Amino acid sequence: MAERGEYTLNEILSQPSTWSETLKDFKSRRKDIKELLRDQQIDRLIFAGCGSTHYLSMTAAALFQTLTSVPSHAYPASELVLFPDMVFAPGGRTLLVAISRSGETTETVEAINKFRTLMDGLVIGITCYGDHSVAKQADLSLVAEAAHEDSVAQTRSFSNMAIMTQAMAGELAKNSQIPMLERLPDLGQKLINSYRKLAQEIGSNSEIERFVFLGGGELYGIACEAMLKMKEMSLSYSEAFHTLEFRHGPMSMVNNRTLIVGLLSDNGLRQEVAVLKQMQEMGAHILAITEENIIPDLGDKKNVIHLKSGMAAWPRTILYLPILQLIAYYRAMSRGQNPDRPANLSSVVRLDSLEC
Ligand code: F1P
Repeated sequence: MAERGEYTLNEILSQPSTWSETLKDFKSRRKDIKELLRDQQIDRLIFAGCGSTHYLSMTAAALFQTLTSVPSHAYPASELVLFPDMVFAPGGRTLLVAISRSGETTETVEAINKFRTLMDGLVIGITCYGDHSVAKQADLSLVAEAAHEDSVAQTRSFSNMAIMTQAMAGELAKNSQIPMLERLPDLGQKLINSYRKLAQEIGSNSEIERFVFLGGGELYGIACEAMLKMKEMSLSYSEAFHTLEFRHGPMSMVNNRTLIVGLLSDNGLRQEVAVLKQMQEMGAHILAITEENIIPDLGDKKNVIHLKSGMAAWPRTILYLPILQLIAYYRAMSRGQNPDRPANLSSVVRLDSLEC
């Protein structure tokens, strides 16, 4: 019998080594990907998933469009089934990327069926199980075998599937990102070693009651995932916003029991730091996660996590995740909860058909 939280902690801490495995697996599939995409005209990309994999779809769509310039959009899988006219544009060739850890979530499986019915395009599945429905229904599936999880809350499955979407974006752009992505395991391990203790301090701080995660561009999907981890693992009040959007109403909720976590970008750094400083003046606790190149003045050095990746924003996207996952884990553990088995949740949501 596993100890309380044992699965979740192991799955968070093992991410760097699983990232190496996943990139090796991806490299073994490059020929198949090139073959599938050869001579394929792709006018738009649609990414679809549920829960964590919806947030991963948001991150993936932002990363793909930034690198490939192909219009890319993310939707909850249910929207493809229930509102196809809003999602599918006539004309041109659409590629659907269906993302699902389990590969069995009913909405995602049915989204693929709906796409097949209405559109003439390819389906790529990104999943952790190559013998489950999503992989079987796809024209090509990328499987993160190394990222299997026993915990209900997605952690390493999310980051490994994210790495595969980034590697795939490189193939589509004919600009391989693999050499850059292969630096992530070492950088991720260094970050965990450097900041695990701070994550435990923050997660165990009982003064904090509310969590707000702010991020822009491809980091908004990561901010949403951090929000969901905090909810799933510790049943805490948490929200996510595009950084500057926070001023437009939601900041009314800020008090001295609120932690505002800013996932700082390069493009928006100055504006994003201004939001954090404004919230700090309003009495909020703050935490900035930023690339080392520009060190924002946010008071106590414990308010800033430096990624020190030496990478551009695009390839370093998943480096924000491990510490955010650890903060949620330690909060759950400090409150006597079991993050391996979040209340009211199962690892796969199976429904009767959405069409009836
Ligand atoms: C999607 C999902 C998870 C969530 C929970 C229920 O699963 O919503 O994101 O954490 O486990 O299922 P999947 O389609 O990615 O397997």
